[in-house]
Amino acid sequence: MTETRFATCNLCEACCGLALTVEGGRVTGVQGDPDHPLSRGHLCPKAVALPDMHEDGKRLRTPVRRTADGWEPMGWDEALDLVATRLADVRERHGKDAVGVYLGNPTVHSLGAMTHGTAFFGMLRTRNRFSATSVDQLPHQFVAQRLYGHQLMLPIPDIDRTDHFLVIGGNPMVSNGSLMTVPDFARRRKALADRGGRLVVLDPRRTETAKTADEHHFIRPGTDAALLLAMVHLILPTATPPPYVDGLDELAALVAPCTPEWAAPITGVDARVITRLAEDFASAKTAVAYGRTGVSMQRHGAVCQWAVQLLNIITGNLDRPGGALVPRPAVDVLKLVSPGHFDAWRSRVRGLPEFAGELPVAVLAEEIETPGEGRIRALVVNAGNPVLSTPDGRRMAKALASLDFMVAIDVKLNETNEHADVVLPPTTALERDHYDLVFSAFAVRDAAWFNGPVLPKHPDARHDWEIFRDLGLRYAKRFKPKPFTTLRLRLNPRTLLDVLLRTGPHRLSLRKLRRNPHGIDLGALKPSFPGRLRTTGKRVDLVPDVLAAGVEAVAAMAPPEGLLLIGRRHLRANNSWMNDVRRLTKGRARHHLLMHPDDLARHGLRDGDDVVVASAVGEVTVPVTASDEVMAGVVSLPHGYPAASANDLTDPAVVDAVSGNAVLNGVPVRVGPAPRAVTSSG
Ligand SMILES: Nc1nc2c(c(=O)[nH]1)N[C@H]1C(S)=C(S)[C@@H](COP(=O)(O)OP(=O)(O)OC[C@H]3O[C@@H](n4cnc5c(=O)[nH]c(N)nc54)[C@H](O)[C@@H]3O)O[C@H]1N2
Ligand SMILES: Nc1nc2c(c(=O)[nH]1)N[C@H]1C(S)=C(S)[C@@H](COP(=O)(O)OP(=O)(O)OC[C@H]3O[C@@H](n4cnc5c(=O)[nH]c(N)nc54)[C@H](O)[C@@H]3O)O[C@H]1N2
Ligand code: SF4
Ligand SMILES: [Mo]
Repeated sequence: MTETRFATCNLCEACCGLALTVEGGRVTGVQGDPDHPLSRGHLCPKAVALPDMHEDGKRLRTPVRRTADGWEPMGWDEALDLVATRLADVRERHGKDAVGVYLGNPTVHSLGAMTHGTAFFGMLRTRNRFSATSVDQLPHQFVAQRLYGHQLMLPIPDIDRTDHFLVIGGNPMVSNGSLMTVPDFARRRKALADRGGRLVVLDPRRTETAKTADEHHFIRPGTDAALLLAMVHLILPTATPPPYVDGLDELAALVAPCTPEWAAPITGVDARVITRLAEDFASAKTAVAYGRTGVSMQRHGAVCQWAVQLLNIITGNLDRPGGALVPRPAVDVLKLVSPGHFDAWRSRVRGLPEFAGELPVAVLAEEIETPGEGRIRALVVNAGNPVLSTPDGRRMAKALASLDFMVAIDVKLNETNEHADVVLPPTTALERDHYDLVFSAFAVRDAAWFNGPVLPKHPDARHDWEIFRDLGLRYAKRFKPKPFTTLRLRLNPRTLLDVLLRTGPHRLSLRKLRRNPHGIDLGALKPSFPGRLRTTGKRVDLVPDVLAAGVEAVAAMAPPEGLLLIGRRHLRANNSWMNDVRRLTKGRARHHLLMHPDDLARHGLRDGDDVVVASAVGEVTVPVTASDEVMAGVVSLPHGYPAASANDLTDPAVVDAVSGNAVLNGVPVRVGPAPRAVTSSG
């Protein structure tokens, strides 16, 4: 029997609606759902690989334990008992901070991890919490908390109505958007052109997005803060901010020295170009500035994200159609998540401040390595691969190997969890309920979608929420949790979701969503400020102290010298974990260094050579490709490839001084010829 089942792709933030053909218990066809309110039929090649991952022979089907002779399968009860006992033992002996937690990116893409993972991890009461946030979007959350009073109050570009879209350090043609759930960016980009709008891109690489832009300018990695502050400086005299903002004069004084003539030699962007960028942005009927990972994972990430907000605010584009607006999803996730706090405690070794209960992952390795009270001796990793995704991965691997105990919850073994003592495998996306608690709060339209499982789970498999429930209930016998925690653990995520939907701003219910398997459109984004601001007096202070201090560091910036490394994403790859899916990796290898032809010549290298890329912390060997897509002085290497991991080059000692986010772009490197391989036989 052939059936069509509707699902949501959970691989990236675009949340595409899928129509899956199911035959004899297998998914035999993957298509975009034309009736999905956001994706309208769009899908990318990665979705076609979802069933491959489901059927992947390397997928773990039972818990496994590492032994001297390799991995050994275990029963669930035995594995869960062992993990709960070991974690409780470490806490008993060394204190609660001795157990660390790292949450990887797919955590947020799983309903069960969001409802039950948060409950379980809360029970550990550790201050050593880490996640992919601090190798990604921490500056966005930091700035949102400072300006709008909540870490998730993120104004989202109203791409479907804007007249002018300024993209700085994002490549939505490939990434399909981030902190902007925007499936089918290409079609929306075309609609922008059709209504006479403009797309302007600032990026050290002429990216797939830049190639479709009306205007692209190369900018030296890590220097965007200078350009953005110069734009703020230029626009301020004619600013038209909303009435609920304070601090315009203070801001004007702060950015007075940030002239385009000052920014030009630092950024490599001509002063006249900067001036025109500002004029065009300010004079557009509506406009929206958007900065993504290129301007978050860098030295001045928080100042960049702040300046992006400032541009929208002072041109009157915050909270208005065609500008940037805060979505109103069916579940008000802002009510579920703490507004966030800053510097309530600091990391033990380096003294970096926490944000919203998390420490920057750049300190994780040193917190494991450095002896003394509060040292991390056990680690729980959910859906993550910090060995490939966080700075100085080699050092991270060594640190993990030295732990007393490590458990990973993951569908497969990876470069990180190969150091675990136990790996607990959850079901995959196709076997479980799906609701995007978080990404529906970042979408370019308000909408709600829910899907039940497409395939039945194996009787012996566990959903991640069941794993967290069973770990939590065991752990509760040793350490009494806060009231209601065990009750929460016992609830099915569906029950919880239903309550949240019913009490949410659109008064939906699970039943209603189930009756609408394509999802429900809740309309275009709507203005909601100052009413929804979470700040005191519902006012926005334009110049929070910590960011003013960040401007001083930007002011001290000198033009960068030497080669700077940036990353690169590919449509057929997803962070560190889909590089072994055959359907996606066929064809020419894409893991190579891009280098400008002039730089190649200057280094006496040729296209196709193997080169050694070296940084302050390590080196990798990769083939180099000549490309004038990257600006001179910049080299680009994608992350997530174990053979030559970009994060063997990134340096945990260097973080965004304001937010603590890792600096993964603009890393100083040297490039030279690789020693010729010695061949053993002719
Ligand atoms: N140099 C450099 N480094 C970067 C970046 C960069 O651009 N450049 N990007 C950064 C960014 S934006 C991010 S988000 C991070 C990502 O970094 P991480 O979150 O640390 O790692 P991922 O590569 O996403 O690995 C995800 C893991 O989750 C597993 N997994 C998949 N689905 C599930 C599931 O349903 N449940 C469970 N339990 N596990 C699952 C996969 O098998 C895989 O092992 O990397 C960051 N690192
Ligand atoms: N196909 C695919 N899609 C993905 C992912 C994936 O791995 N593959 N990962 C998902 C995840 S976890 C995330 S967070 C998002 C990320 O979404 P995006 O941020 O849109 O993704 P990137 O392609 O990394 O875009 C970053 C851009 O910044 C540029 N850049 C680097 N350094 C600088 C700089 O200093 N200044 C400026 N102005 N630009 C700079 C890079 O050249 C690159 O074009 O993508 C998501 N979608
Ligand atoms: S863009 Fe691709 S990977 Fe992202 S949700 Fe859509 S189909 Fe999945
Ligand atoms: Mo990310």
